Amino acid sequence: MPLDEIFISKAILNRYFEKFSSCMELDVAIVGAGPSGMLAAYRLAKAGRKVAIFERKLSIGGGMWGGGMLFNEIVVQKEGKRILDELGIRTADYEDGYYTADAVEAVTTLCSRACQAGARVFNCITVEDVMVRENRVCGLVINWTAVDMAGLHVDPLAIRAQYVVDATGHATEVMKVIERKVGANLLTETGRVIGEKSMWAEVAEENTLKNTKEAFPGVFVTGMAANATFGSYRMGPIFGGMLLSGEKVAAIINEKLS
Ligand code: 48H
Repeated sequence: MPLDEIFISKAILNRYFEKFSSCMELDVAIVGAGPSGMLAAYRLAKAGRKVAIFERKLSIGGGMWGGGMLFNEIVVQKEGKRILDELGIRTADYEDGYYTADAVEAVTTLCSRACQAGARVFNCITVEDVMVRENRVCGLVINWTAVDMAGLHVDPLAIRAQYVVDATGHATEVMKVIERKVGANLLTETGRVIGEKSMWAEVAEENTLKNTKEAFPGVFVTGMAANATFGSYRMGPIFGGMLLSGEKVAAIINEKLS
């Protein structure tokens, strides 16, 4: 059969809409395809949960591609290496319990594993709002990033989810929208997004795990968003805490869904 441009176009449209409409009701909706969000998606999909990630950018990977200051290597500790080993991401032993990995290999493999486990990734979609019923978040409000960038007045669509994960990194966008629009207290000491502190890797890595928890009924925070929400330090380009946080949030939500 000769190649037919319209046939190709219809194949894309039909397959995309099949995929998209199958994700209108999810067990878990994850906002942000950085390392913590992708690891959470991988674990939840492996556990058989219906999970999708909504990512604002065309590319997945968040802050992991760039390693530190664009030097595209990442550093993990022993616990982080366990996860990279499980995913098949090669690491090199540096010194004193530090390991390095190629940032591009890490991002691409992590995303590939998540997709192959059954997670859906929707790129170029920005989460601009949430749906709340009886003081609990029950879904996301989404729009094309291009609409947002162009400042067009186009109404969004909505996704229902049993749980939402804010994996938006430093920006903490889901929590900030809840703070701004819902008018209810968050589950933080101040009832607000406390905000990120400056760099202290050792404390930050530990706190990332402690802060990986529910921050508003129905919404969990992971990765840098966990530290920004609950007011802890940043850690610079060490990525073990991000992966462990994704692992923890997936385990908590999986347990709740059981
Ligand atoms: C859709 C959105 C929205 C939105 C943002 O920043 P990330 O890589 O997130 P983490 O927490 O998994 O990893 C953090 C890490 O990369 C990092 O920055 C570290 C360790 N910093 C330490 C330091 O000291 O600086 O990814 C978040 C993703 C990005 O891809 C955004 O585009 C996306 O979320 N995103 N997607 N709707 N409203 N907001």
